[in-house]
Amino acid sequence: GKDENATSHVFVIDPQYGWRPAIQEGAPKNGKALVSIPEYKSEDSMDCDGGRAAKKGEQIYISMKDYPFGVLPLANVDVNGNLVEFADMVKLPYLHEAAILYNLKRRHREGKPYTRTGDIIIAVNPFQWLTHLYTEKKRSYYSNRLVWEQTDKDPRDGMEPHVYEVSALAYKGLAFGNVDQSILVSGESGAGKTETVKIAMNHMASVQQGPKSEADADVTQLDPVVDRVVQSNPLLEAFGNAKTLRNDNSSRFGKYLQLQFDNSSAGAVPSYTRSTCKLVGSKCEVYLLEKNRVTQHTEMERTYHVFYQLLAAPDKQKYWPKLAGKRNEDFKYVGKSSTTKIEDMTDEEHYHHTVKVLRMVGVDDNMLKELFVAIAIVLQCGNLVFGAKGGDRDKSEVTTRTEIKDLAELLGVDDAVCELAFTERTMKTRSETYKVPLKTDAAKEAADSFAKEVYGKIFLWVVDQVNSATNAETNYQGGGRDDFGIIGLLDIFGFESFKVNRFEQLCINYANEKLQQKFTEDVFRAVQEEYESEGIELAEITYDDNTDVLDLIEGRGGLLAMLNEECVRPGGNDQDFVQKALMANKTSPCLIVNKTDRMSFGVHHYAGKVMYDADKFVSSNQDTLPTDLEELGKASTNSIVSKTEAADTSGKPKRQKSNIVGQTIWGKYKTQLASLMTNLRTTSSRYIRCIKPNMRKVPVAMEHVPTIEQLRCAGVVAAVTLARSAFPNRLDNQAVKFRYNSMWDKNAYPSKQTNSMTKEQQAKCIAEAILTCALKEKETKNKEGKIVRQFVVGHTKSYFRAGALEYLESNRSTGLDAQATTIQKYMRGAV
Ligand code: AOV
Ligand code: MG
Repeated sequence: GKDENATSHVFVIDPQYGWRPAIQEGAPKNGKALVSIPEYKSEDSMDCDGGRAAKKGEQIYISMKDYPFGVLPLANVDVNGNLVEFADMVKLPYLHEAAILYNLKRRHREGKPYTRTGDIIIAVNPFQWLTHLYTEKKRSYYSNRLVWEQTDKDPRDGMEPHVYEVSALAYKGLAFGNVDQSILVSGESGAGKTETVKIAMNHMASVQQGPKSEADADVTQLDPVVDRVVQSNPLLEAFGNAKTLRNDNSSRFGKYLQLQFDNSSAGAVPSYTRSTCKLVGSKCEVYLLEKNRVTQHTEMERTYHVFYQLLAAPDKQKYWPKLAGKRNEDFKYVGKSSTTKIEDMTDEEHYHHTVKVLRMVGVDDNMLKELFVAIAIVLQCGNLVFGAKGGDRDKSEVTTRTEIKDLAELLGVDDAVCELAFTERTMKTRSETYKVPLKTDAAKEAADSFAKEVYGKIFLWVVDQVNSATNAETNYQGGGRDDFGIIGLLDIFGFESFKVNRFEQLCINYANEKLQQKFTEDVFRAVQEEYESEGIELAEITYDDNTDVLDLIEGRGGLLAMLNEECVRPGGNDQDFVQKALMANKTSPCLIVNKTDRMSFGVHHYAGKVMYDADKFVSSNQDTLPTDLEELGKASTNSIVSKTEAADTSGKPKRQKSNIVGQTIWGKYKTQLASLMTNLRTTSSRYIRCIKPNMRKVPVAMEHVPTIEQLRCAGVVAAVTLARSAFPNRLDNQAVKFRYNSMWDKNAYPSKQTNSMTKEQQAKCIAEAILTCALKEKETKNKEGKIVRQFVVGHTKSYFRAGALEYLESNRSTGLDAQATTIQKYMRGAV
């Protein structure tokens, strides 16, 4: 029977803290539960700390209707009421958002940034270097245990989760399974994606050297290729990263780095004593560099690191004598920078490092000069000031004469030619070609677009240099083969939702939708495998995918198609785009109409609703430079600036000029993403979800609300729930018997067990009978009037629908202590 006095540790919804711990006093009555809410000084101290011994706060009645399934989520606590922590969240007996949050919080506070949920690693940014986690000893520990030791059971049992576990398993999958691998790292800005990728890469460089003894664990000798591969990351950061409000070293581009392994002896007897699978090179593909940052950034932010590095260089005048004595504030695109150090190094130190790595990837003195001159050209474009020409407002000229002369000198063109390229536009009709003068604003815009274009070329040029120095397809002679085993590392911008969201956010969120789709597929596949091994029918599992959103974005007549149409239509504009897109997609469940603003529309993304401001969508999507500026670039004596076809890092055939839609930014991006996805689908993927625990970038602290938000966006909650799809909670069949025996009416629901059965089979029968009895009242009917079972019993475990286990809990005879006892036994793997 029910015990009116049973108490349980639970979580309650709190507007400020998302979830807070509380103690439920007795079973709920009339949809209300009596709960006492302990007092806490701060969010940091908010934890389950000693249960009933903790200072009791006020007792209030809580309406259960705010809670999914009409029950309060139970906390995973021990007999003392302390939160129990799980390195693998799949093992959490009570699984829900609050349990995930508090589990991560507790581990984060204890200096354990990594938590596993099945095969996914959640990495909470520690914002302090926990150096003991990243030693060569640690690296070989993970490689020895996970790669080189032979074992039948899951070798991760009893191991602390780590990025190294992901890299080791990926390496093993390639070396011994001969299947290409990928590691997909995601998370919001500043969550730690780029650092995580570097950590994983350093590990790959180490694991490929083969098993190591304790004694030589601290000796690492990287061969030159591996060194180049490892160093290529910081080099790309100099050109593609910048200080933002969220992250001092924010990547402003997406990156897919493919590590190439010579795996030619795979298929031969796998050798656990030596490494046959060697890292021999890498190939990097980049996505959507944020070019706007070249010409403008907010006061608290910076433009790309390399500009500051050049200006801090003691020998900068060797690239261009006029750079001598020039400071940041002498260039408008750079301006004042209050930052003296990025990642603990001054701009000057970074400069030396950048140059060192540039040389390492084969850039000689001559090309180094070309590169820095190209950068100076970009800087110089920002210093051009335009004024009305001879008082005529329809025409413009450069009023800063020395600046245009300097720019012309750097470009190696005549200064009159240079000026005309910015102040006039050549128009072509079928029969004639003529020039129209530009007003000052348009001329300024032309100078900015030129600068952005040049910087885009610089960036791709650097990527090309890195690729040609590291790509094994061209550099590697060994092994006698030209295709390599691949481990791909994806470091891509996380989901973004700002106050004002623009074209760039839609592109970024689109990429995240694509990745989410794959993530869901993969997680679902894993669930499928688990249920199959438990002998459970799959028919009952359904999950929400994001096909609807993807249809809205990339489908026929979707947002992308409408925007591309508007971009090729003469007179195409942002407002018409919005109106046409709304019309064409009015049946989409994911489109949000903004009745008060014709320039705005919204999308229901998997991670939440985002409103977009269509201002500049059409122009942002266009990728064609006016011919005058294209010609100016071509005329330059600087070989990086004069490159006509933007360096193609994908190695695919050059785009066709006739296909205008294929030439829009988004059109190209879609193609790039599609090829990335195709590529990823041939690999076995592993996921690392990075979480930024607080916005202050400080150690230890975890702010609940933003963390919960990220867990939702990263699909962590969904994934864990999906991982336990339909049946999020689980208990060993033995535990079911132990715990709910008292709710079992043996006469009405006899068990079908027989003596000839194994213990396991008997437990299964008993669990089946108990649960059928105990959950009888909880049964619901679906739309078709069919009874929805609240549980299924597998070979070893029982699986419960959300709410069912909580229902059992609040209706069984004993309270808190039994809750804790079960968990304790659960932890010991006993029961
Ligand atoms: P991001 O790549 O996810 O942001 P980063 O990898 O650049 O984020 O990490 C941001 C900062 O967090 C780093 O500069 C470090 O100071 C710190 N950090 C990250 N990971 C660790 C770690 N494992 N240990 C210690 N500190 C860490 V962006 O590129 O902005 O989306 O566009
Ligand atoms: Mg980054």
